[in-house]
Amino acid sequence: MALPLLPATMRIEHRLIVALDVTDGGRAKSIAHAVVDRVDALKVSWPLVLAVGRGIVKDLAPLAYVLCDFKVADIPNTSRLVVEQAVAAGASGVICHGFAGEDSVRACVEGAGRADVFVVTELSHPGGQEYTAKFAEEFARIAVRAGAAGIIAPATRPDRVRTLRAIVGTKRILSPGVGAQGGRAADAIAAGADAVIVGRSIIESRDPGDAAERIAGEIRRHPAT
Ligand code: O7M
Repeated sequence: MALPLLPATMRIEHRLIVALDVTDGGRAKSIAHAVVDRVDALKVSWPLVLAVGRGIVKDLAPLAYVLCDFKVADIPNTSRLVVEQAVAAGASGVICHGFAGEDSVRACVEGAGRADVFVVTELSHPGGQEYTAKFAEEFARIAVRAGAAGIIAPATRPDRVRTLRAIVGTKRILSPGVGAQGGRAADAIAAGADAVIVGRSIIESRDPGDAAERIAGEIRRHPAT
């Protein structure tokens, strides 16, 4: 069956991406419908895909830009194959790790074709400072050299977003770590993030649409400096 025409590049309007970290396909779809007018993308990751299958990507794709967070980090050939399959499933964007090296990131970009690739630099949790933080600037340079659409940088450490922005220029920066992990959306945006990625503060809310609107409202009230 032909796939719907997918958005080729992420359009940033709300500066908010929801992480659909649930394992029930019906719940994922109902949250997606509730938030779709307030977010720029739906992030889908392993818990959901392993629970319900890759068909969920195709189901969500007609609604919005689907960003497959598979954190690809393998040898180039395997990485390319994974990214190709994500795009074939309906992803408009795929996330890979920078630590696998420039050849692997390049293979992801090649495998993605017209879809976007985003490269993880420094992970947002405390353990992200043990290793990833030490090389985050290099991972950001790899993202630029490999022609990625952008990077992932921690909203829990806005100073790091600022540093990484200086490296990636006009590439996209998507920042997770808002709410449950302690970061603030407005701080990440002020530091240079294009959009924040939010999971639990939205998906565990009794009213995900309202929760997304509150975060989008916070971002609107504190425009980027
Ligand atoms: O808002 P949360 O903490 O419930 O969820 C955050 C989401 O962002 C969740 O899906 C994580 O897997 C993801 N994430 C991080 O939290 N930290 C990172 O450093 C990187 C990501 C991510 O999205 O990487 C692409």
